[in-house]
Amino acid sequence: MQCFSQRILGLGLIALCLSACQPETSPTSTTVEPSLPALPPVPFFNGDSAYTYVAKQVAFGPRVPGSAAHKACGDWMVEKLKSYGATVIEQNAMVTIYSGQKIPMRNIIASWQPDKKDRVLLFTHWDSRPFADQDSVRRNEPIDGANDAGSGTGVLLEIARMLAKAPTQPGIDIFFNDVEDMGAPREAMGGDQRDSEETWCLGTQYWTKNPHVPNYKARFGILLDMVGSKDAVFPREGYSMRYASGIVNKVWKAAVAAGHGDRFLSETRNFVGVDDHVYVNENMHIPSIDIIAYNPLTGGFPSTWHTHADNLANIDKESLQAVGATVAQTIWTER
Ligand code: AHN
Ligand code: ZN
Repeated sequence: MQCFSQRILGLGLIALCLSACQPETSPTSTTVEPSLPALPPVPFFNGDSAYTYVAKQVAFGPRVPGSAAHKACGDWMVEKLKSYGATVIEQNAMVTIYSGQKIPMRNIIASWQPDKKDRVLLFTHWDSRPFADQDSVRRNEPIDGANDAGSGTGVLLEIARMLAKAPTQPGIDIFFNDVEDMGAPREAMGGDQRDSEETWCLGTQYWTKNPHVPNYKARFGILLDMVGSKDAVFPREGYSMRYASGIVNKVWKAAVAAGHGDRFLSETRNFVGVDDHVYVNENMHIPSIDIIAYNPLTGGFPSTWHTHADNLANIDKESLQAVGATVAQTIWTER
C-alpha cells in the first residue's frame, strides 16, 4: 500500500520519463526561442548580364566628365534604373579639380523602397579617367576604363535589374558617383600626398556634404572598385578594417555562403591611398567598406590601372560574378 506522497512521486517520475522519451518533433520544442520566418532565396546574380553592362559603357567611349560619351552613358543609366523601378535623384554641380579647372559633376542616386528607414548603400564611381598616366604610351589620351569604373557600375546595374523583381528587407540606395578619377597625377602635386588625396573622389566628397535626402543614413555601405580584373582577389582593405571591420566580416562571410570564399582573402592590406568609402565613413559616419582588387605581384592595384590596357579584353566575367553574387548574398539576407 503506497502513501499519498509516494503516489505523487511515482506519477511525477512517469510523467518525467514520458516527456524525456518524447521524439524531437514533439510540441515540447515550442519552448525553444521561435526562429524568424525564412527569407526567400537569394536571387541569381547573372555575371553575363553584368558583363554586357560593362561592354555597353565602354561602347559609349571614355566617360570623361563633360564629354558627350559621359552624358550619353549617364542618360542610359538613368533610363535603365528607372525601368528597374528605382526613384532616381541626380546631383549636378561644378567642381574644381587639382589643376584649378572647373568641370561638371553628375552624381546619380537610385533608390528602392525610398520610404524605408532601414537602408543599405551600394556605391561605385562611374566616370573614367581622362588620361593614362600609368602607361608608357599615349599618356594624355583617355582610357576605356572597362575595369575602372565600368566593372563596379556593371555589377551594380545588374543588382538594380534584380531589385526590379525581388525586393530586399532594407531599402537599397545605389550611388553612382562622378569625378572620382580626376585625381592629380603623382608628378602634378609636388609630392604632397595629403593634398593630392583630396583631389580624388570629388563626387562623393560633394555628396557627403550635400546628401541627396536630408539626414541620409544607412546601416552600412559597400563600395566596389576595379572588381572586374582577371582572377581578381580581394584582401580586407585597410580603411575598411579601421572604420567598419564588422561589415568586412559580414561581407566576407557572405562570399563564403555564395561559394566565392576563395576570392576574399583573410589578410588585411593597406594598399589604397584614398577611396570613396573613406569620405562616407569620415563625413557621414556610415560604416562602409571597399571591395577592391589587389595585385599580389606588385602589392598594389591591378596592372591595367590607369593604362590603355584597362579595356574590355581584360575584363573577367568570373570576377564580376564572384563580387556580384557576394553583394547579392549580403543584401538579400539582411533583415
Ligand atoms: C588612389 O589610391 C590614388 N586612388 C584610389 C582611387 C581610385 C582611382 N580608384 C580607382 N581609380
Ligand atoms: Zn582610377
